[in-house]
Amino acid sequence: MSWRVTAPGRVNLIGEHTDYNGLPVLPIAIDRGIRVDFRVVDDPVVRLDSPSSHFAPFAFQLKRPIEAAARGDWSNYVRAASRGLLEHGVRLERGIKGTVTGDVPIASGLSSSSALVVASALALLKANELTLPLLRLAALMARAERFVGLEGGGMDQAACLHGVAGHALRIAFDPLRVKPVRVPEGWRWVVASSLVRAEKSARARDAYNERARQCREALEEVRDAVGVERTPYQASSYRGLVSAGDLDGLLRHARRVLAPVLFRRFRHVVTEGRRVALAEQAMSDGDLHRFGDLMVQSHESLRDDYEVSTPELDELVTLAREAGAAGARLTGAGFGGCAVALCDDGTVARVMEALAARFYEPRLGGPPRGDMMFAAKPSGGAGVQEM
Ligand code: NG1
Repeated sequence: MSWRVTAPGRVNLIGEHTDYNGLPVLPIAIDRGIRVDFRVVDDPVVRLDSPSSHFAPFAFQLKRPIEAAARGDWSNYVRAASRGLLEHGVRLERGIKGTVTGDVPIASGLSSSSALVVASALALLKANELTLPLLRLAALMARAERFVGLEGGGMDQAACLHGVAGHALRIAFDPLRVKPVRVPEGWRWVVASSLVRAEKSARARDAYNERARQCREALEEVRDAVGVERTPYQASSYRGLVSAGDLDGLLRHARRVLAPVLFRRFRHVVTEGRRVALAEQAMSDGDLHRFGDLMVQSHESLRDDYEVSTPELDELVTLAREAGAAGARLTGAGFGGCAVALCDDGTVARVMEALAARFYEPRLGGPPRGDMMFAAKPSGGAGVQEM
């Protein structure tokens, strides 16, 4: 018997670099992703290949300890999923043999890596006739993916597993919760690659982890300086700080105690947390322009305070807005990857034409490939079907 797992990528609409700080995010699962076609084998072995020459075939035993392959090796995502299941006490007595394909661009901030992690876990569970509750699996795979070296939050694995057609997902953490939020009729999401890979196994990984560390340091310093009990804020977590409401007062306070770079990281995180709440409301109200404005503010904060944008991402955002998008921002971790622009039925073609003519044509000497620029549909989550 053969099986097919499909696991979608995701586009984060707003709430960037907030997940690992315990603040909500608002992504969509998209109609592109990773597919693993496999059959079950009686030995506890994983054997996968890919039609792409960039991804060499590999095999490993489903026995602890599962060692990492070289940095950047794609098998590490499958190893991460296997290791996460085994460490959770899941008995994997049978293995899989199969082929991985995908139509989500890799290293683009669209979460191809988590789609592969989730797809691998679902294949291994199916092979062993096991299931886990979705939230538990999402949390487990978020932890598991850290094996690859990124101190990531849990957005991507949760979005991949919980996607709902026509909906964005408000994902909150500690504990993980997912609430679908209906995307209003006629809102269209244009995804555009900056043509710069955001390779999380290389330099971007160190820059990402550095920011995670800076956020922890900033929170500790604010907490130490004010003393949790003497403040109007619940200073023990970013969530407590943001929910207290008085962001201006908090930022004045933080500016006094933090070094400039830590203050900028801190300001991004708390203002982005606030923007996610406002954006969810704007989406529920069907207010395209308010949502778009929040995306622009998010981008400016990621560019100036969090320092994860690039000239190419800034240019995509500017061009999309000039062509009539309600808002645009980088999506995912940044350092390259993609931008997402919010359009409506009346502007989507114009925005795509403008990006093709003004961004891609000069760089590629022709139109972008279909995986470089596309309109992404909010789609359903990962699943396994018999073939
Ligand atoms: P991408 O851009 O897909 O690598 C990363 C993290 C997310 C989140 C975003 C920034 C992983 C697997 N992904 O996503 O958790 O922190 O950056 O918002 O760690």
